[in-house]
Amino acid sequence: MHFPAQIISFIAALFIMLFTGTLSDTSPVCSVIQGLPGLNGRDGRDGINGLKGDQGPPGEPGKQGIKGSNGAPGKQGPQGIPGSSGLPGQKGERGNTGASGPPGPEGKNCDCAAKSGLTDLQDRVSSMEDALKQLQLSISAKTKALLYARGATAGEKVFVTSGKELPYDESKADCQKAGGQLASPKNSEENNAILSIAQYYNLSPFLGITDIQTEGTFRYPDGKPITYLNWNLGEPNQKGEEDCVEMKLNGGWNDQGCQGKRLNICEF
Ligand code: MAN
Ligand code: CA
Ligand code: CA
Repeated sequence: MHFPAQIISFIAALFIMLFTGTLSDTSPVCSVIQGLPGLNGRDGRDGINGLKGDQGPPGEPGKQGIKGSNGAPGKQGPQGIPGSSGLPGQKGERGNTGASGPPGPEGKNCDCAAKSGLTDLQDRVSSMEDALKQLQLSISAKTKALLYARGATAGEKVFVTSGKELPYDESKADCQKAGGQLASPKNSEENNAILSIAQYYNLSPFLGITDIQTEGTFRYPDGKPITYLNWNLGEPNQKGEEDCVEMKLNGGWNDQGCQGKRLNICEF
């Protein structure tokens, strides 16, 4: 409990007066006169430390650090699996006849040379059979990939379109650049294979067949006259300048000018 300093001084003065009054019997009883207030007391001592406060909330996350420098290059990867064996090379030309050698030793009873020659031949045939199997697998995979993309096969031929529409000259050059030639059907199976692509794209292609060289004589790209034809009724009608051949979406042919753009279909 705190009392104001004046009150404390007053109580102290009163106490002293009472105390001195008790010690002196001779002093007459007299009226009490209030003295002046004493001086202020000194400041009290500092209180003891308060209890530890609760833990504060977690601070805001710091900013992202700057990017570190690139790491050292990784170790070299393991060696790849060996590729499939290549095709057997072509048969070499027969060598020149050598000069006759010295006479050989006398022959034994058994036909040992013929036997080892046969074994050698069997080994070679067997390794060629293996190579052939490998080749068939590889061709089959590539053909499937072509057909899946935008192609069709007929016999040994594969027809593929680039999906582009080009004038005859550009379409022809495009196929040649790719190692093929413009689709040139030589039978109904090939004609149908080309038609299936045309129908899928809903676009007519130019064939590789033209009468550019001799008006009225339609030829394959190698210059030989055609041996199979599938003209639509009334065609070829040579209307104006019509030296190219387009396949209509019914599979029939029409002689047509070479300048328009048609679906590019090559054969390989
Ligand atoms: C157009 C052209 C000709 C074709 C006739 C058929 O005029 O495509 O090539 O012969 O149509 O009606
Ligand atoms: Ca013509
Ligand atoms: Ca025509």
